[in-house]
Amino acid sequence: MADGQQWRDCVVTALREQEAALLAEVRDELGPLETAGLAARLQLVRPELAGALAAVFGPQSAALAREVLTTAVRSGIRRPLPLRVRDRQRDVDPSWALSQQAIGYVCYVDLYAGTLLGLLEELDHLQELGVTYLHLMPLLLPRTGEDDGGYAVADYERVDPRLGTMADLEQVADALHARGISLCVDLVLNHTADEHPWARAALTGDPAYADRYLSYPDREQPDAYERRLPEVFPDTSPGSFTWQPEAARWFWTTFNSWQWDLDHAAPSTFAAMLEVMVQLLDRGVDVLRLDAVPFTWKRLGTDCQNQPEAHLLLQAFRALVRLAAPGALFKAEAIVAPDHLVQYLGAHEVQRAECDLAYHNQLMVLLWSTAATRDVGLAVHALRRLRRPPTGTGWVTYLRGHDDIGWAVSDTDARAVGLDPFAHRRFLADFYAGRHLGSYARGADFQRNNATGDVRTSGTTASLCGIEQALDEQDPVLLEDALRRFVLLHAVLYAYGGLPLLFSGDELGQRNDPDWAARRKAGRDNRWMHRPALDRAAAKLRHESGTLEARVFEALQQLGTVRRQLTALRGDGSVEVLDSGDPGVLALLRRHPCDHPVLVLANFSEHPRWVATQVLDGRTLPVLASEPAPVVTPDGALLPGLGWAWLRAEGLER
Ligand code: OTU
Repeated sequence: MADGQQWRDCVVTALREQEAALLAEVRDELGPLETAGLAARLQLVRPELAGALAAVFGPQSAALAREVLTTAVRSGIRRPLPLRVRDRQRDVDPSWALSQQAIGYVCYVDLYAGTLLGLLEELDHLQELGVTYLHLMPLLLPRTGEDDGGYAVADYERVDPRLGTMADLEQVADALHARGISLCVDLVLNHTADEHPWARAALTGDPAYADRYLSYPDREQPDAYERRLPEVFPDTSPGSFTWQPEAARWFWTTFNSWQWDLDHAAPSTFAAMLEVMVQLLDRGVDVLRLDAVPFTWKRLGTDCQNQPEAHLLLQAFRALVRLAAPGALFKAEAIVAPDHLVQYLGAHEVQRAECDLAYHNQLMVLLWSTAATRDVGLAVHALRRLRRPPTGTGWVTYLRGHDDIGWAVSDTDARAVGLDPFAHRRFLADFYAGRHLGSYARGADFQRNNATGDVRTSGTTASLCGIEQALDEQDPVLLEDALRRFVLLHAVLYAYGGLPLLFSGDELGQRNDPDWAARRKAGRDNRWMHRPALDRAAAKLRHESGTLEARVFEALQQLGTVRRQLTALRGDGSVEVLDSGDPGVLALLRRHPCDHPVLVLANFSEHPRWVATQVLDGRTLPVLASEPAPVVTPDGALLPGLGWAWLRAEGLER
């Protein structure tokens, strides 16, 4: 990495000068109170901004610092008043997303409600679930044809006209805010669509845009990079470079051939991306989900993921967004190995403000692994080894999202518990594709990589849990197990620590969409099987007791209701993975200084299991929530098959 030290002082000087000029410019408009606040913020972010920009942009950093500081400060004072009021509220409670009251929901606008304005009519459903955080999947104008579910953006300033307009998005944000729901949208910053005007301009050799993308005249550099680059979509989009005859150059395309990686070493890319962020935040977006952040920086001889500069870029954006939209949060989408994960929350050798939230893909993978093996050993080992998020940051926890499940079990963790890493990952893919004898799952392989043997998995929560199989076979015993497993997984999800995200359709136990291949622009991408349109008929059944939909929906409502009352379950409390004494039972102790601890027990086996008295401190701990109810005595607790319980562990000493 470039040692920015020699540039850092120049950047600090440039920032100080620019700050003084900007403060003088805005003082009258802002008044003394707001000016003092801004001055304090400027001082607070200056060291990190200077350090990050200097290290990434070296000799170009001082000029860039002046430019982006100006953008951020001027946007900050132009920010709509209601959003500035919101910023103030967030100042009072900056960790709102980690509250035990926070529950998230993720959906595609069209699949959930048709359009943005249609969404306004469907908010009661979310409120019944206790949702306080809504992630709307990509909604900006995508390229024509296949668009990777909107992750190929052709215009950051326009909403996909099929969904509505920017004005509609603002209206949705207002309506959500009025109901106490925050809005999260995607910011795809690693790449644009080939149809984006920047890409078009770069193709024609426009010097103002030529440096925004990474392109090469021949195969020399691409070949050199590809020696270490893993393929993200080996099946449908092999290789990481695409020949563009118009420019007679190879363009860097990590994902699909029509998603062109931006060159984040170019100051103009950074400045342009900051503008994009601020514009979205000024529409009323509260959280930006930063897509594919591990990929933004390339370094020859590496896998071009998780590079130090990728983190520094996030830190610089963070500092600037603190000025432009102080209440906004960053959520990192970094689906990486456990050793790389917590760095996206700013946990480096020294702590840095980076992202506020990050996907806990380890927990997700480990829960599915445990559900398949009925043995908590791997999860216990891997979760204990994971570093805790820095103060003020936390996880988003989830079982399923719109993507496949990549079986990110680290070699070290697998070996530590006596598993062969490759064989275990292969087992999981086989199990969840329903190939394994005795498997209850109905998933499918995603992007089998014949070179590495790597296989990922598609499928909805209900289908992976066994609900689909049990319904097909009309087997009430299997169905009961599948439903218990479904609720058990959510009981851990809601209690583990973090903001739990429900993926649309899961609240009704929706199975894989058998007609996914016929869906608009799905191509061969079978991730569409687990992105079903919300089944409105099923949604009606959620109020008819005795139906599967009601069982699932009520269980999630109940989990939310109890969770909201337990400060110990806050996302910024601690989680300790205990030894339950039984290989089938996961035991977690959740603590927060403002509440009594909560003990979480989850029996992943289909058979009753006994949790010995030591775990319960030799006492009859009160049950806060459970399904089915355990028998708790001073000698221990008997958990039914696939049963779970949250217990109040007042005074539990460990
Ligand atoms: C993300 O996923 C999105 O979630 C996907 O839906 C997109 O296709 C993709 O980016 C491109 O925009 O590799 O298999 O570590 O795992 O960014 C999905 C992060 C992906 C990557 C993740 C990526």
